[in-house]
Amino acid sequence: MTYENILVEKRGAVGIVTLNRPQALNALCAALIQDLGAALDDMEEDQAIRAIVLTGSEKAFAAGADIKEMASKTYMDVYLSDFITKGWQRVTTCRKPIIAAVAGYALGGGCEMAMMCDFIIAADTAKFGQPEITIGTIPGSGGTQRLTRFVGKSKAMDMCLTGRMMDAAEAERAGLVSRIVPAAELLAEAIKAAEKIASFSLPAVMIAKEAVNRAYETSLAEGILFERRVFHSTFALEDQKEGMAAFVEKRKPVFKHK
Ligand code: CO8
Repeated sequence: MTYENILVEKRGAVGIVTLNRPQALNALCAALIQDLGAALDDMEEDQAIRAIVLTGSEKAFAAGADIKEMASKTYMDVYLSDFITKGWQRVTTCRKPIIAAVAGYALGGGCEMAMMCDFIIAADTAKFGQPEITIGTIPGSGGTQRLTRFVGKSKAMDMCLTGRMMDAAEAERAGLVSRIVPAAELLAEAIKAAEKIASFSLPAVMIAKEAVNRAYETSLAEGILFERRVFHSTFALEDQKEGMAAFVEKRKPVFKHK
């Protein structure tokens, strides 16, 4: 399949999606979101793909939703179309692991999209921000909610009310990103992490992802119960039998992803 606003590559078990609207710093226009959704649909269906990396350019992961596209929309336009929920949610409904590899600007919807991924690896050049307040609006795709869960109220308020940017070091200290790597190594490091994940049992990985995400949706007691139930369910996997047998037999496991 060919896409206008993204580049897609499959490297072994890793799918790589690169946001590619350099003329607009990867601003997330509707056509790009549609391309991204189609690429994720394809990767979810492709049995050979077991982890996904979502990245942008050296200068920008994405500088936000496309302001030029949004500027003239009316309340009825955005309300009746439920702007922009549908396409954007495709990232959060992806059941396979998805890593955001962020260099340069991740602003507004760009920061929100990175936060929709399972974790963020940042280049030392990364800059995160929710500058919507500077253009008379507020974050619309999780910036007031996910960011607050990541970094706490004080910093989330600071980001959303002043519109200032956080550099990679501050983002790591605050818990927004999992690790920082030199910009030149960003994609290689993200692919290495994805390959590591892809080497494990796919169903176990998917179950782990589901369980961690549950922590954001429920009480601790309910989350612990969910974890125990799905932990028990891993004992039905061929891969759990293989993984534990391999440990006991002091050899490397060969996962069948079943
Ligand atoms: N939308 C559309 N075009 C953009 C965007 C954007 N978000 N960001 C940059 N561009 C375009 C510029 O207009 C410019 O195009 P042109 O050459 O045709 O004028 C080109 O990209 C290069 O940008 P700059 O010349 O501005 O580059 P600089 O290096 O000088 O500045 C900045 C880089 C600081 C990143 C600057 O471009 C900027 O401030 N961008 C806007 C950042 C912003 O406000 N983002 C938030 C947007 S609102 C949002 O994301 C709401 C999210 C809601 C999500 C749910 C619904 C969508």
